[in-house]
Amino acid sequence: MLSVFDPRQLSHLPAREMHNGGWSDHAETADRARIVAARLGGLAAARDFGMAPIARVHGADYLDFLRGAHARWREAGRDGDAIGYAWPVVGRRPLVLSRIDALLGRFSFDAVTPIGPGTWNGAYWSAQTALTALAPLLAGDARAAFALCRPPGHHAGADYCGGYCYLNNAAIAARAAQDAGVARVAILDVDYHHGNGTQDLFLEDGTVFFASIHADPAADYPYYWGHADERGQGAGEGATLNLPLPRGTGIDGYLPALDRTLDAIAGFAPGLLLVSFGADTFAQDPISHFAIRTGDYPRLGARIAALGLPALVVMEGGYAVDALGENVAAFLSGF
Ligand code: OKP
Ligand code: ZN
Repeated sequence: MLSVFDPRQLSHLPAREMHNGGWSDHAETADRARIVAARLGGLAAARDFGMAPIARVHGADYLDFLRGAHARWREAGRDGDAIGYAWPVVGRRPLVLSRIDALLGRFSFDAVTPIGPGTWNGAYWSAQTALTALAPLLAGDARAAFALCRPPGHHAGADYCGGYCYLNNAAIAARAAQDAGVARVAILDVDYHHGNGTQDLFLEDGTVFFASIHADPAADYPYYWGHADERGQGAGEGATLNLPLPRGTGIDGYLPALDRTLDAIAGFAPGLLLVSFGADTFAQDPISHFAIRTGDYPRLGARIAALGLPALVVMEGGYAVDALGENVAAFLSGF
């Protein structure tokens, strides 16, 4: 399978995240991508599609913030990564903000998503990796491709970062596909965590179907999205499908949910499938609580591939670094 990876993604080097009331070493390391790239081998580098496809998904004010946040942090006299600590509650009136601390609150939703000197470059090339892997599918030269994106994207919305995500790689690819003439796109999110950014971006859009299987947000991050009654709004009513599952879910509990999402996607009849793939459903993942085994991943990949749609697999999470190469290779082998 054509796979794309760009070493410029490695310039994003988050040091720490706020977790359980204190700082921990950041889970989303550059080694995650290195180990997958080494296991797969033969990856193509990203081409540069520029800012236009990114600006189709993210607002200009957010992109300005993301590009300049670390410099502003330094100007305020701080070292290390920029990170927020004060957030406007939902419904707070729009304000003209200039202090970096206020901007971090305005354009993020958590304290696990630091912005360092290399964050913009890494996120930019992560998005370009998705666009590069998409290109042969749009040209009809391939039926499946893999984008080794990092940092991941599915928690990032039009005007916010969060959940280790800055630019929503899958959403950027979905809009680029539509701009190239694919009218209807389905996004299947099989990361352990709900893809709240992707959901928000297409919540009122009936042309992009978003289906997600994830840990019940009553117990797990991102808490405020991903409940079963979130089904889309307005023109997007019914084009969002959330299947939260309890902690401890293994392959036997997972497959019926997967089949439900695949039936719904088949009924939507998209011209392209994007798969937001996280290997953090793995039993030994250090921050997650499902019980999928390495030997289960080929079955998951094969079931999804059996839809028969042109498919772009976009990397999201997966933090059991020692097993990550094997788990990604196992999932892709199913295709
Ligand atoms: C990003 B993706 C544990 C805290 C976990 C943040 C999870 C972000 C997951 N260090 N909270 O969906 O894999
Ligand atoms: Zn995840």
